[in-house]
Amino acid sequence: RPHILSGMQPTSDSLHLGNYLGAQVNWVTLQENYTPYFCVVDLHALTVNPDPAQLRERTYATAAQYLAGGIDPERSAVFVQSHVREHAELAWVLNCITGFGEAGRMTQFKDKAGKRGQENTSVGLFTYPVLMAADILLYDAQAVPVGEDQRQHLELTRNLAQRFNSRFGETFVVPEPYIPEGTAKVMSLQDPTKKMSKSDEDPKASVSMLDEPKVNLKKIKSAVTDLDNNVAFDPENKPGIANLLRIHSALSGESIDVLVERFAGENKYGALKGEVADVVTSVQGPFRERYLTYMDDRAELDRVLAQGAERAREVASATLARAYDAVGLVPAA
Ligand code: AQP
Repeated sequence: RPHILSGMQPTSDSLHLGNYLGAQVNWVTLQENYTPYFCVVDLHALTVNPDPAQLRERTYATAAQYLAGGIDPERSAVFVQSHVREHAELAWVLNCITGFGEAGRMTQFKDKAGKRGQENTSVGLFTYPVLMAADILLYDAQAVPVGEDQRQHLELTRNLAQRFNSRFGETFVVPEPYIPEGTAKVMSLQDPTKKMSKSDEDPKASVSMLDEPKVNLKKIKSAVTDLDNNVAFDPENKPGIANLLRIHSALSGESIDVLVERFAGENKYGALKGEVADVVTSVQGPFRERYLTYMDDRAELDRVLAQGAERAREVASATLARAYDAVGLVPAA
């Protein structure tokens, strides 16, 4: 079975709908035919200087939400990135074949560094995509299920793998992105030209998977749309409505055409929003319950993570040994 790898940062208490639809739903489907490695990328989260106690708690919370969303720890290795040391070690080797300019061209880095200013931007943030390349290459992953926002990082991973292979001999599998149509980019409710993101400071911009029904309804009702008040699927001119239609369709399974027909006519924005809120709530309810069950049994969560890390290490240590050998590092006697 081919391998896949993906991960999310423990940078908030709850995953948002973009994480769920852009990535997690595909993870669950891919479990059927692939050998999956799903990690909570805590080392990546260090790039935003989190509070230590909060990072610890969010790492558990993120793992519990993987399981709540339908990841089966018997079929998938669910683990914490820092439990497998090979991630940081391979990242160093890859750092040494990454161009400074190449890393500087990453748009996510430019956006984040632009917002923070040079003084508050760490070298860790700069090399973040190289650590991500290490995450992927360690597992010989053929496919990487991510949202559209990760496409450029994945392209860097492919370039690094190809460069390494041609310089030092075949070592890494060159991975392909696996980016779903439709929900590859769930947009912010408050600015539908921007992606929904954990780091958004406006709490009304993101739908959290752990939101209570009342909060959820309020957020979706206040989603920014347009003045036209006719429901149509037009991402260019009506990005807010297009986002709501995509969310509804992805969760309910109804096609966008059917939805547009149902909400045809004047003044149906309120009705559409009400239905989107219902559909979202019906997914959040069972998700939250399963999440709470896992969070109440830390010993079980620790067991799952230990088992996942053990399975991950088996593949990761072999790949790292291959890479160390290829570049000429002498093995420890
Ligand atoms: N809006 C989105 N639509 C579709 N997929 C998305 N992903 C993230 N946002 C969307 C996918 O979720 C996975 C985990 O990504 P992450 O942990 O980096 O989450 P984030 O929300 O992007 O986190 P941040 O901290 O808020 O990051 P930035 O600074 O990028 O906004 C990935 O597969 C991602 O594609």
